[in-house]
Amino acid sequence: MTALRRHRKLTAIWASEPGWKGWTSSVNHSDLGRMFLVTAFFFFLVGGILAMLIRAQLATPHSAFVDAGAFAQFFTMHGTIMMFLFAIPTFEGLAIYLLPKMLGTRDLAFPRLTAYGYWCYAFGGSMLLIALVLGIAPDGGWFMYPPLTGPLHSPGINTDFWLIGITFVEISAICAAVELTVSILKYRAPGMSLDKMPIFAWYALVTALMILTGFPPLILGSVLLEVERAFGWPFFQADLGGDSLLWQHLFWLFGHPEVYIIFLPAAGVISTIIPVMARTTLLGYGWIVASAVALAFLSFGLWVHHMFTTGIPLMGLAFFSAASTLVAVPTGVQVFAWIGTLWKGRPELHLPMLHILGFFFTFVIGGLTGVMVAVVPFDWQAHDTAFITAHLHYVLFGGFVFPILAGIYYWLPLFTGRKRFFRLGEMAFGLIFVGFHGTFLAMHWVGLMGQRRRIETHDAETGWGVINLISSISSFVMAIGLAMVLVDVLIHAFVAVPGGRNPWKAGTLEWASMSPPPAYNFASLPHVVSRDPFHADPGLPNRLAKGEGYLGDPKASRRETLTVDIATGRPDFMVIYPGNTRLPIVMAAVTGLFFVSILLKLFWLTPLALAGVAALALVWVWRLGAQVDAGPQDAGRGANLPLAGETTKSPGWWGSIFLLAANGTFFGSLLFGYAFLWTVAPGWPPAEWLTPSLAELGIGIAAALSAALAIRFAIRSNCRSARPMTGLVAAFGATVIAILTFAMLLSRVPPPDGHAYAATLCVLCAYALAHALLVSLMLSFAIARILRGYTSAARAAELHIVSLWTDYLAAITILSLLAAHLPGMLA
Ligand code: HEM
Ligand SMILES: [Cu+2]
Repeated sequence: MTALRRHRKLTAIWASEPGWKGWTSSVNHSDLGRMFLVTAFFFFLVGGILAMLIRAQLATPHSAFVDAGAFAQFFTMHGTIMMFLFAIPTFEGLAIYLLPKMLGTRDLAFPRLTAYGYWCYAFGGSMLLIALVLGIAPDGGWFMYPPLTGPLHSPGINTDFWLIGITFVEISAICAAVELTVSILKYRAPGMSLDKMPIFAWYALVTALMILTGFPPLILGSVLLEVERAFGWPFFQADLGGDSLLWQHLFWLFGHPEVYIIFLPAAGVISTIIPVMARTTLLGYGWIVASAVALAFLSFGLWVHHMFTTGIPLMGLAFFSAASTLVAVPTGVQVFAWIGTLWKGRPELHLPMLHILGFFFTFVIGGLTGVMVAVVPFDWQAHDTAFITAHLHYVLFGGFVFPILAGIYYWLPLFTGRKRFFRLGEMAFGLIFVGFHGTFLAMHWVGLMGQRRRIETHDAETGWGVINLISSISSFVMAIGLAMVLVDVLIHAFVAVPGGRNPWKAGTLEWASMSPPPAYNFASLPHVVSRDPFHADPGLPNRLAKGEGYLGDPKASRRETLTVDIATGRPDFMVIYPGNTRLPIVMAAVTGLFFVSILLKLFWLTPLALAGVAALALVWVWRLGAQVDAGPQDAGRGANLPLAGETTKSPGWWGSIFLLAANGTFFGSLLFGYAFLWTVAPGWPPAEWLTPSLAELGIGIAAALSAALAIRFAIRSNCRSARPMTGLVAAFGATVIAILTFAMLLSRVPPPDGHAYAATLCVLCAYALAHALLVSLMLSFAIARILRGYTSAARAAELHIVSLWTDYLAAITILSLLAAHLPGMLA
């Protein structure tokens, strides 16, 4: 087959539908990555405009530009949009677009999940935009502290938009995180062992894992606060046994790691660009990986430093203060590795490098002020002043926006296949840099002089007037610079002259596909032997186009790729992807209906929407798999690989593992909340405990354990080509008993609107009940699949996935039943 025929054939197999139809039905990672990025930058624009409105209001004393209510909506929405709708989605978009290309494969692990995640983000973000346009946007600050945001002090719908919209958007973050984790671990070019992965993939992996463990506490907090607002269950109300500090813990359990979730991908961009710009290799690859991992671990222990002023015991203060300054160590390791790389190379000052210099300068100052506020007495002074706002922007803008701008200019030639010829980008950089420092240096200064954050006006007598004016004027200079970047990128995308492949002479694989890359990325997949495959073999692109790699011989009209063993990079399975479909957008819309029903208190709609999601999910998974054993497939270069459905640890199994990790963190946070209220909240013990029932405890635990055992038995008989039906039916029966147990328990809990104890207990039981229902659905699915001939001794991947969920159900059943019964027994 000639290269051109191969290209035509692959395009026919992989291309999205043309025009608008393609937008809604594409499951291709390049399309979705671009859609993520464009949407995220649209939100950056909105957030930026809000920032301009804020600075316009603060420019002069006693300004009457906006009133206090509008101002509160502006700063809340600015912070919310920047953190949730701009920064995280930008990372997701960049990673979704780039990773398969860098890793040398054709798509991400779960293409339809990528699309579902995108639409959840788009719909959830739109809910917040609508609120903003209607003037009913959230106004409680981006960290939404109750009791301010509770039903008593924020009765309107504003706060609900935040809680519901953000939870919707977080679903998208969890989807992307599962997707990226499995893709990085399993979907790489053959030969790419873990130590040959491009450094960006390491950062993306650590970030994705942090999202999986960092976002669930916030989702839990949002759910609890929304339930409190909708039904009056008092989780955060002190007079009824709740505690508003619980929100602060849950929020910062998410919020502190969030800073690193934003910073690490940016650091990944920097680590990728610096060696290329310095014409050398990255110094200390292993050290960098280790310090990224260390940062991730450390950051989870640090959330308390956002709560130094809430009356934490002194020992705690000392511990978290010391730990907070410790973070400077792994960050320092990375900064020194970058400087060392520049040192040993011959750096060239292209535009991406300018933004990296902007990053260095800004981020180091942000880090220093960070060490300052980690010192408890200083924090007591600076808390909630403009100093903190300034520090936070040095870290976020310095540590995220500058690196991302560098990344955009670095990868633009790949995205568009064109080359820049204006000097617009350099001018824009100058304006942004000067404007940024003018804005926020001034804010440090007024902050130290005592100006609080989140005030809509100030007096002339304070002497803050001139400084605020400097800050506001500078912020407009920065805005002009950012607008110029936008113009530059648009010119680049539409009218600049075409350029050649790999203008920076980089060594990573994304540059070995065409620019812009075709839907299938690589005509055949490379065998990787070094960390810079393109440098090792400059003829690589041609050889791949000629089909000399793996899968170079597109046979049936199916989208195929392969997966590798996690550590060694040996090819292990062949994967066949689903084609274009509107299922993801429809499912996201129905998911949205569920959220809207809660937002507008249309509770009759809620169960309908849930049933809709479940039905669509069944269609979604039903379409996978085959009814015959296919046996090993020829993957080219002498590799014969089984299909992923004919293995025990399929991609879906790995996906479940990481989804369950997120789910487990959610459950863990719930247990934490239960224990936290029990031990520290005012108004305990409650008047009424749940009456303990040993029978219920025993039956529930026995049922969940039997379900887990029965499915193991089913798998065992399936392996021996015997009928797995008996085991599955037994597992289903046991799960039904678990469902009944939890329903029983829920009916015996004291009224949940009376005391936080009963309220938390109800949530715990509802959580377990929902999982028991889910597992019973999965088991019925498995039974139906067997009846329809979708499983065989070889095609048992689905049984292993269901088994994972059944095990999880057993674990949470035991824990939640014990948690429900213990207090009553001890009392
Ligand atoms: C584009 C340039 C930006 C400007 C001029 C700007 C300006 C401001 C100002 C003046 C405030 C303080 C509002 C007040 O306390 O009254 C603020 C708050 C905030 N900004 Fe920005 N900002 C910018 C970019 C960003 C970015 C890129 C992020 C995050 C990725 C961000 C995140 C936040 C957050 C989280 C808050 C706190 C909101 C709250 O207190 O509820 N900002 N910004
Ligand atoms: Cu922090």
